[in-house]
Amino acid sequence: MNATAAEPTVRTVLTYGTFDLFHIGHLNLLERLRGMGDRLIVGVSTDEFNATKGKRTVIPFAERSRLVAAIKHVDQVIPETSWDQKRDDIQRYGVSVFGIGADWQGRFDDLKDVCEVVYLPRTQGISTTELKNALRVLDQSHVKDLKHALDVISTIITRLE
Ligand code: C2G
Repeated sequence: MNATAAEPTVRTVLTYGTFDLFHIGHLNLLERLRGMGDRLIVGVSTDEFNATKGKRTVIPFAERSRLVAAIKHVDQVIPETSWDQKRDDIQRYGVSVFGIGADWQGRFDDLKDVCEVVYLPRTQGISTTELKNALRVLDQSHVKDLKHALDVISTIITRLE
């Protein structure tokens, strides 16, 4: 009987994240992780799980998941519902590499007994928080507050002259 040719091992990469207001930092990370294997699985944090992270997202889970799934570097999206699912996911999907941004440096080293663990440098100058702040400045009501504050300051300056 011919021995079946050994299946070439598919090298699966896994990561997790919120991916709110999807931006170039997210894309850079997913692109680089995909380059480390043959397929990339992304766990997108649910809104409920984000609440446990103390994160309130602008974009709801269903839309964040669809956006991530539409990225050509992403082969599969799964929900991230808890901190503790990583080990099970690694076993279930035959993951070779767990990767995440360096803001998590060392945080998932406990997974090194079941797969490689890599931490990639973050993209500088971009973050969901910075995007939210930029959007807030553009918010008209915020502009009104700024104008009022400027009026108060100019009144004070006038009085001091
Ligand atoms: N990231 C990056 N560069 C940025 C911003 C984010 O490389 N400028 C990376 C983060 O390091 C992370 C991924 O993009 O690996 C997603 O970032 P977030 O959506 O902020 O995800 P986070 O809240 O860190 O969730 O269990 C792990 C957590 O779910 C990770």
